[in-house]
Amino acid sequence: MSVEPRTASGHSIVLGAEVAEALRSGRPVVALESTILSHGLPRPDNLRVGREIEAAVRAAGAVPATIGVLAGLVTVGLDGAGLERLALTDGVLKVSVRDLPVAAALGADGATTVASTAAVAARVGIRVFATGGLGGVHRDAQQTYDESADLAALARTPIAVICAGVKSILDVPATLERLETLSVTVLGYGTDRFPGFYLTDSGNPLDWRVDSPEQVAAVLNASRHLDIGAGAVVVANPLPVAEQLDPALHDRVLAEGLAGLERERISGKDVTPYLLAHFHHATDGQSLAVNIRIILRNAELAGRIAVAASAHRPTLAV
Ligand code: PSU
Ligand code: MN
Repeated sequence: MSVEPRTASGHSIVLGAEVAEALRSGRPVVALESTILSHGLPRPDNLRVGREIEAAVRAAGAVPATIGVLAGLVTVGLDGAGLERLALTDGVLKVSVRDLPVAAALGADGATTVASTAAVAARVGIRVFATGGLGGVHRDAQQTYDESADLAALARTPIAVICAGVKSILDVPATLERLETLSVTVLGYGTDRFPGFYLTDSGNPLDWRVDSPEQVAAVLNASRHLDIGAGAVVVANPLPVAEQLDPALHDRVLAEGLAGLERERISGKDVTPYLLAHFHHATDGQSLAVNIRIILRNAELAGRIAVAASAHRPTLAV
């Protein structure tokens, strides 16, 4: 691994001081994405939540590494000013893997998606990543081919991604089929049902269930030692039923949002931010509160998994 500060002639990944030290000494580190902050949550809650996510990782005993692009510098471990800039400034780009070289070359500010955050994190040796929900196959994908780059990125990136499944705005069964095709490992955390982001259960079964951070760490270590080019390990962590969004409200608001997409001719990378914002408005902030709970729970679990992974447990007893 060679990750140096950017020189006049080249572009490299920049590590924050605390993250650099943690990686050098083998301390647990959890990567965090910034698109959630810039494009997924409304201001000014987004900045407060960004700080709370980092605090949740720390409370579990790991070092948070929020990833983003500042004036073209791909940065792992944003400091307070960097976090604030991506959360509160207008014009921050939504940067997936294919956009990273452009943002870097042009010196732009960018927020990284699940795909680009995972890619950058794995590149610098981080093995655990927390987010809210993955991107996936959109409901009209048969016509539009709209499938998030998150899936293809996870297929080739060896990292654990702790999430509450994929956003319920997507075609969940189709996304699960694609994850199978792409050989992405999917584990239910304390469940054998795939979570539905705002909802505890998406209605889809899973093949594998784990019940502790040590079991997840054992899968990660096996994946690494087998060295068969496996991709990501998705750890699907459902909300408790008592904390989910009311399913009837969810279904009504989703139907309205999907109709709005068509009416306002929203497409491409604007689809996900549009639907998330619609949920936040149409549920009077209820979906926002649920979304924040999801992320904080995932950050905390990711911290515990990173701690377990840094302790090396060789076998999985399921
Ligand atoms: N999940 C959320 N909020 C978000 C996203 C996911 O709860 O804002 C973001 C993630 O960064 C994810 C991206 O990678 O949406 C997927 O966008 P698209 O469907 O355009 O690939
Ligand atoms: Mn898309």
